[in-house]
Amino acid sequence: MKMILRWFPNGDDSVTLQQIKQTPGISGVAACMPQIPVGDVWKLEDVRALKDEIHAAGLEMEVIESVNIHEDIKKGLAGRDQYIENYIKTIKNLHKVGVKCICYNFMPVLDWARSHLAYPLQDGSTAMAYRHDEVMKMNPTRLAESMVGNSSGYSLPGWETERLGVMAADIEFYQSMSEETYWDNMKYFLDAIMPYAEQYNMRFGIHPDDPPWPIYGLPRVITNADNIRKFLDLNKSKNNGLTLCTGSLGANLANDIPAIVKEFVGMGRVPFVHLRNIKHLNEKDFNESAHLSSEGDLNMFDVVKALYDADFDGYIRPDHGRMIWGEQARPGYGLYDRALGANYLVGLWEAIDRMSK
Ligand code: DNO
Repeated sequence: MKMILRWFPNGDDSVTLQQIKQTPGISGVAACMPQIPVGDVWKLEDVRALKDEIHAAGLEMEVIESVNIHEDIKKGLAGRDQYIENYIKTIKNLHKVGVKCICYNFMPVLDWARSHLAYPLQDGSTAMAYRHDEVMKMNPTRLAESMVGNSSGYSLPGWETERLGVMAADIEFYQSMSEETYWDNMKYFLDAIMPYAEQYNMRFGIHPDDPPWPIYGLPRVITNADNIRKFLDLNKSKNNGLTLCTGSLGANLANDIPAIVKEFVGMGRVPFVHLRNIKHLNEKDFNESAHLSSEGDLNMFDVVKALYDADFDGYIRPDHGRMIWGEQARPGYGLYDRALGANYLVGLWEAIDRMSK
């Protein structure tokens, strides 16, 4: 198991590589290049420069989150073959600089969605929050404007500004697409990419839909164990895997996270895990909470124990944290609460490891 932290380059992060390096237990970062338009090739010189910067700080760059998928691929349009070709060139370049794992998502139009990016909690901290009725009352463009407008000037992962203009038309397109067609488009992508993932020894982990239920009538597919099974069966390559995000899947109270860990890590199909906790107010409303079991609805000990017992050998990152101690940072991605989370999780792992011997 390797513990890493997400980091955004080019001055688009309040957290520095040195601060990450100084956090005990962290071996590297999940890096990204959000300035490259979705669908373009990530050039070798650019990914090499990124790797050099990260290595110079004494950290590894074995994980990229995200190499986003062009909407033409998700829609199954004629342009998809060109974008798939570009994607293959990108993964080849990433392989050349030592990347071993790619996290991506196949959510139509919207990536993760929250009604609040800085919901005030009683102790004076803020957290990201989801209120289903409030999200559904907004139209998608307003939701996007509210998310991007409240992101304290930082880019929001998955909410590239160039996509916002075409959002309404995209949503209409998907609303008339059947879920089966959506699965077919996913399979087309996987079948084209997996031979290269195998050749370059690169493990792919799809991120679950967040939240894991339909919003605005868009297909949401990576939502529960049945659908994850169906996804992994679309292409049976070992390199076709899941980014097991406990906060996304755990938003649906019917999802048994330790059981999901046991099944899919046990199959060797989970290269990357996002660990975070959430506190439900009711079925479809929740606040993101500190990582500790006692702060949320997920029992982190059970989750980490299930990972350990299934011989998890991939990467873990503490996912979104709250904003505490007056920190100003990208929503969900401040240093303090994620560093606390990382050390709690590393501590759980150490304790479980010691007691298992
Ligand atoms: C949110 C993240 C997601 C995730 C992408 C992967 O903060 O968990 O944006 O990185 O869905 O493509």
